[in-house]
Amino acid sequence: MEELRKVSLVLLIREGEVLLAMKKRRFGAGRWNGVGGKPELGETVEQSAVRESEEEIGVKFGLNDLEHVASLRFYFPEHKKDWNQEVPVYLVRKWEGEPIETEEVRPQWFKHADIPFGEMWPDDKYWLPRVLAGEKLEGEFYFADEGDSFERYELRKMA
Ligand code: 6U4
Repeated sequence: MEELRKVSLVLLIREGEVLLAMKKRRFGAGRWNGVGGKPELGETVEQSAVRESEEEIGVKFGLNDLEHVASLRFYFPEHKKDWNQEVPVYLVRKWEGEPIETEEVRPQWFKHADIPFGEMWPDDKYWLPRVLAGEKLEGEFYFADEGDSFERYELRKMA
């Protein structure tokens, strides 16, 4: 299978809650999601997780604070295949600074029972509760269109 570009996804967590951010523009706009994004030239995906978290919500932490809990591969139909990506998901339990709103996102804490799955990527309800419950997962989601639904998915424990 072809190499996919890696794009980081970071979820800050605290007792019984997860920090989601409403994406205000570009890819995924209008959806609640973690923070993160594409590595810049010469950067690892872990470094992108740290940098994007500071740029998007103003919090600082180190590479050692990233807990790799999932590797998800997202595939789109042929005409959107430049959206194909591999997303390593990281939990972060310790950081400096209070999450702030920026031009890109508006962050908000959600209790696990109140996570707004209807306003998130459709794959999230399959893997996010399991990751928050302590599982480590990997899998693939095959989207039917521009990401509003998917045709099939596979999810398994991380090797
Ligand atoms: P920049 O870097 O700002 O130019 P932008 O298009 O804003 O790019 P990008 O691609 O950097 O966004 O980040 C996309 C974010 O969405 C990453 O954190 C990964 C995450 N993501 C992508 N597909 C997802 C999906 N199906 N489910 C999910 N997160 C996804 O929960």
